[in-house]
Amino acid sequence: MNEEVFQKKIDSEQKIEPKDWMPDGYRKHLIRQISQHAHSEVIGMQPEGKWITRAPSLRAKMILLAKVQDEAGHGLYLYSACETLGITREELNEQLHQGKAKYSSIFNYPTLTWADMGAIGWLVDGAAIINQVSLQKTSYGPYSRGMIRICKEESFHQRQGYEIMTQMTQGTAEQKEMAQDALNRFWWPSIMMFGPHDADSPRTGNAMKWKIKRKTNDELRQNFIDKTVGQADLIGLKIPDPDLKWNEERGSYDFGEVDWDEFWNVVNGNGPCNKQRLNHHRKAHKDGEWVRDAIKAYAEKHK
Ligand code: BYC
Repeated sequence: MNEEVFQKKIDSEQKIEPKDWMPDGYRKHLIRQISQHAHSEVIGMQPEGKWITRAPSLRAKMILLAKVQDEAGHGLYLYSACETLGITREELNEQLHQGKAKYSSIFNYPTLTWADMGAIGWLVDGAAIINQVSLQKTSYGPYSRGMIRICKEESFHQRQGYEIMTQMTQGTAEQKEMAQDALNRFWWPSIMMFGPHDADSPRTGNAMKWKIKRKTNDELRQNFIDKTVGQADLIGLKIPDPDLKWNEERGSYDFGEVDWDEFWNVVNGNGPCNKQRLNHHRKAHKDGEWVRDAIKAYAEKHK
């Protein structure tokens, strides 16, 4: 009976709030997705963080610093939303450190040049926005409200990345080459961010029924490609996909097949930087232990 009432609420677009009754499967599904989303924001600071000290101007450094700081904030909104489902931050971190919780595959690729800061903002944040705009309408209230705040900042991130790419394509031949090389390396991993094809996505069925996801992996991927191709054309960059072609009938681009072996390899912990990213997070967490202890002791003393 409870389940029927719950589904009716979902079907009539009412939000589910922390104290409302919800099926155990819905709660678990959300904890998994929101925590993975939070971990992605936090681990996602690493590939860009390394370039803060090497930014080519004070302006570029200030912008990158602000962006990376925003990602930490996004992680915090999302951990808070996740905690409303009855799990603690400590448990979530433990799941990450034990390799039980995933984070986005995209952050397991190295950032080799300054142009990669452009490619990440333009493509990775661009892909993230497409996904997150649809998640603004997700059925769980705290997740939905978190997404609304995050999307406002994410659109600035996408623009700063596109600005870097634009500047580099208008620079020297070497700079233009760096921009094209960054696009070549980040294009396919960005397409993979949307996850497996719908037919191979075990989570999509429940996620759509419960309106946790509002669009499927393939719908979002197509949307991203359709938006991004024109942006590449405008700044004279070539998308590294020989099968990319406008399909008049569908009103969308056809595109080549993702290397799914590469995708699963990265998701399963064997990408170029998986070990480095997790070890860095474990170390930072350990180094911060004294701060957490001090906060706990202070709170205890002033109870
Ligand atoms: N990477 O059934 P599926 C950012 C896993 S960060 C790793 O389709 P689902 C930013 C999936 O978890 C924004 N794993 O699952 C930060 C599942 O495994 P489990 C990140 C992936 O959940 C810093 C299995 O594959 N955004 O913006 O329906 C700097 C089967 O997949 C991936 C989010 O996290 C992947 N790419 O759909 C710059 C958005 N894809 O959990 C930028 C929120 C799939 O069963 N998350 N898997 O063991 C989602 O929308 C969905 O969880 C996904 C996957 C679309 C990612």
